[in-house]
Amino acid sequence: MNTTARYLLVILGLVISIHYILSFANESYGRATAISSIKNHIYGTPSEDTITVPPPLNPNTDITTNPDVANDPASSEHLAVDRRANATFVILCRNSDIDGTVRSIREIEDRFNRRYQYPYVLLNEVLFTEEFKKRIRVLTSAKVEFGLIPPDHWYQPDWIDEVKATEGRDKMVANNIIYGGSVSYRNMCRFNSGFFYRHPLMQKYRWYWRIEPDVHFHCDINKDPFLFMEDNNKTYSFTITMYEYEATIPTLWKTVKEFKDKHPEYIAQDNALGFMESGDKYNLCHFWSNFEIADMDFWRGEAYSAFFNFLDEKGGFYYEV
Ligand SMILES: Nc1nc2c(ncn2[C@@H]2O[C@H](COP(=O)(O)OP(=O)(O)OP(=O)(O)O)[C@@H](O)[C@H]2O)c(=O)[nH]1
Ligand SMILES: [Mg+2]
Repeated sequence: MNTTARYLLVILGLVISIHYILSFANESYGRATAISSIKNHIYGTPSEDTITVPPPLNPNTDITTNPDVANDPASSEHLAVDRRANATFVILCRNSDIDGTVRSIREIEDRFNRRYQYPYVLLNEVLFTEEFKKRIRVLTSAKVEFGLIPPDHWYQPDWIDEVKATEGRDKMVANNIIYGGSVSYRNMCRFNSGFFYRHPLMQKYRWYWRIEPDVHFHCDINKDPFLFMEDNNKTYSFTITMYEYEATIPTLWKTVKEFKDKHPEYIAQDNALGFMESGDKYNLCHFWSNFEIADMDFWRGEAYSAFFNFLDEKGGFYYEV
């Protein structure tokens, strides 16, 4: 090979490498240079009208694919698996979280869900914008539903003493406590503790896998964790536990103990109190719920419902963080 040909080969190699690096590193470049995008440029983009989207079932619901078909085992012939759990991903997010949500869904699709096609439920206390829904729908061929959270599942209840709540927040702000002044953070904590599994869109599912905007899945997941949990009689799974900031939950353990003493019938024989209690003091170990897979039958059951109602009635979701 002569020198010019060698230079040409090196330059070609460089151009291809830069193209691939940019495709992965820069979302808009990747989209703009995708073959399908170039094809659309030449032949024209299919208009919205050519995409069949069934009408929403009710104003709070917006489904991208036919739920009957998606849930029908006979329709799962195209799947790489022959068995799936009755499960969904759930993502609580704001319209402003769109970029991080896109990144999370793209990663979980690549690493796991392109083979399993588990559906997604996205929840928000305000309506998702059309732009948001459009950008999410193109990421997966699995069913995607967008739900509006009922106001009484989200906002601070009327019976909370606002003077006491404000005092608590102000004190936490003064002490530089994380999320100390945020009411929306408290709404989110209460919703994730006692309401997401009651949302109408979640009712048909038993298992969920919580995903947040901007989380990462670094490895391929070649086994179905939902089925693992179902087959091995597991209820809750997590990836990390951390020490809680004590200042954010000054009365939590006292309240937990009160519940425990009042309701021994709800305390399992082989319970995990030893994991959380040192003597009768809370050792501050807590699961990070940013990632969790769990059985909603447990949250919906009598014992947890009684526990959540007990915590809620004490008002700690608003008087603490
Ligand atoms: N719709 C909506 N979603 C929210 C709101 N606040 C938080 N979220 C979502 O709730 C989840 C948890 O919120 P984060 O801010 O990550 O709270 P966190 O996990 O305790 O905090 P980090 O440790 O900082 O991640 C994420 O999926 C957020 O997108 C809100 O006001 N509205
Ligand atoms: Mg988080």
